[in-house]
Amino acid sequence: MQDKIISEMMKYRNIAILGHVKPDGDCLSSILSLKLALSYKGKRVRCFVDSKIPHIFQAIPHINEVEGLSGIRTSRFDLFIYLDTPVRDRTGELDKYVKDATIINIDHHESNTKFGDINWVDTSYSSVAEMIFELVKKMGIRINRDMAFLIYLGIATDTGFFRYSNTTDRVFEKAAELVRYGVKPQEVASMVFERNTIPYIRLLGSVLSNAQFALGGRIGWIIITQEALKEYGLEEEDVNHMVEYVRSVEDVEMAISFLEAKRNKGIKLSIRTKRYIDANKFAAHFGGGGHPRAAGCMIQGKNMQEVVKETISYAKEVLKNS
Ligand SMILES: [Mn+2]
Repeated sequence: MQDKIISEMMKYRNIAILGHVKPDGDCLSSILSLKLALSYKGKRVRCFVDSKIPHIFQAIPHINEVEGLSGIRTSRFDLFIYLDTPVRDRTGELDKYVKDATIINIDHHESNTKFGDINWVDTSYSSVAEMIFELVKKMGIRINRDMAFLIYLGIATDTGFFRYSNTTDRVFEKAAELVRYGVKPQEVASMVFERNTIPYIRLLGSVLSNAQFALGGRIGWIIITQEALKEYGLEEEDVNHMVEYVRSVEDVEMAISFLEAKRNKGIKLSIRTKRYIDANKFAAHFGGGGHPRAAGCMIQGKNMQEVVKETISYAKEVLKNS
């Protein structure tokens, strides 16, 4: 599969790489490291994300090369590569400008719909960054320090810094290899965990102090409204990880955050589970998807109160039956 993808990529000159809305470390890391690799091969390659770049990632190498919606509107490409994107419209509005071109789809999400002309979808990978690492090495590219930093960042963030169930021996082997290329793990960790803004931790305090729990604490949830974001001067993109704190509570099996999203006027659910509930399946019930321990979905046409009531009662049912 990797050879097929490489030979396909080599056929075209103008290449666009697309990531998903609300980009995480894996998304940004994969699009930028693949962009670097293809440009070393002489390709004209640009990368796009239809979202603001979260504050914590604004210091990563080459981040200013990520373009928004305006760049894709006026350009022509012969090849589009979707990364870390289970369904086409997870790229937001970008998808509307993808036409008359070949599509390569590289992803590790269980819920991927294999929408590409070529699909490399493999859920055994911790991250797309890990897949890109293999690809780039097969392309015969010398891994420089920036590229190693980016790939390490993607692997680290998608494995919760080597804590989640997708942390395999293969992940540690790749991480060790990247450290040999010059990555300093402390630097990457510091960038992710020690760049919070004061408004962020204040909002976090307020959101967590209002967290709710049910079923003897097996389920916990938090609510983030546009009003609260406005009060603290934050954007949706800045509040990615709050749900992790809810999962950190001892008896919690399932943690959900409900974010009032501007996009499509919906409520965005982030679902995290600990041991036995399949978050991907749970999200699929509401039209979303993801991974067994981390997934998400968007519910439209209902207000926050209705969405919370409906999903929590479904969550209780799922938990009671397992
Ligand atoms: Mn990923």
